[in-house]
Amino acid sequence: MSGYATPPLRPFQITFDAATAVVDPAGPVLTRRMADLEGLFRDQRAWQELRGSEKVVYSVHSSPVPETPRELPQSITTISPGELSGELFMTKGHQHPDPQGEIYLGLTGTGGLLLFDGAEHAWLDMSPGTIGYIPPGWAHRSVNVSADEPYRFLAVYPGSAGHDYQWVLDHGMGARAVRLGDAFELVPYGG
Ligand code: S6P
Ligand code: ZN
Repeated sequence: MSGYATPPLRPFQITFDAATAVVDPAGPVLTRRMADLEGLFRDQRAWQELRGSEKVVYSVHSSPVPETPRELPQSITTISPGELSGELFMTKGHQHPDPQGEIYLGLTGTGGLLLFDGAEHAWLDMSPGTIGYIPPGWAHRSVNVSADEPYRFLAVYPGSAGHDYQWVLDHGMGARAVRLGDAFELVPYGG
């Protein structure tokens, strides 16, 4: 299996390997490189220079549970360590057009969950065993805060939620995570 399964689904077991992000049975796999992250990094000139890079910024391995109403899809995201002009590697970030809650479970490495409701931002530190709760109406982006290790987490979300990426381009995420020595800091989105 390598796409979404067709409902009605029978009960089934899904295994995943936290060390490799391989999901079995496998659903769709997405790979995001610099070219897929247009308009998101603060330093657009540096982004232009690297937009042809083959380096994978993050990948998303989904199970075959489809993104349809009443189903509960899951996926494992792996963000490479890295930064662009100090801004840490991150996911695009999105808002769910049909606002519903979502949970993330940290699997390997260290990261953060940046949330923004259009007015206020919040940051949750994520590491193996941490559950990050995303309330309805909060846009969310994940960040790898480690300089040398991938950050990997499991996401579980309602199949009817949908994904709005334009919302982040229009509204931002309230803050950006940038390298500060061996650590990082959150700076204002436009700063
Ligand atoms: C889906 C969930 C995650 C993200 C994934 C990639 O609702 O939040 O599976 O899709 O982490 O992030 P993005 O912002 O590119 O979808
Ligand atoms: Zn989501």
